[in-house]
Amino acid sequence: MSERPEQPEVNDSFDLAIDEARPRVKRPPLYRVVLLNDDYTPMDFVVEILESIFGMERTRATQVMLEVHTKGKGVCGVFNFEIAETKVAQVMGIATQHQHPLLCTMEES
Ligand code: TYC
Repeated sequence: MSERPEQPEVNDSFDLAIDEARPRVKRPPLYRVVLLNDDYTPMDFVVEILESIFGMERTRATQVMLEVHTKGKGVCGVFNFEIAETKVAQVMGIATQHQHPLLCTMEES
């Protein structure tokens, strides 16, 4: 075969060979916001958190709360770092105000 290897682009005005850099872009990581079970936080309180902070309908919020209650943890949503961090802080803030031991964390997804 007589095919020539690809040549670098040539800038005519200055006779410079220019190797164009590959764009180095990565999607920003996403984070799961996770609710953990405990024996003391009232179920209604958890449902209200899921409605008010994660925008869930009552039926979905109840499903997620029961998943946390039976399996030990459950995902409230997936967000970029800043939003996940804000949601975790909001949940922990409201839980602390009400003196409930509810725990909320984030993990890279
Ligand atoms: N296990 C709690 C109870 O029986 C309810 C609960 C659900 C607590 C979810 C925390 O993230 C949680 N009252």
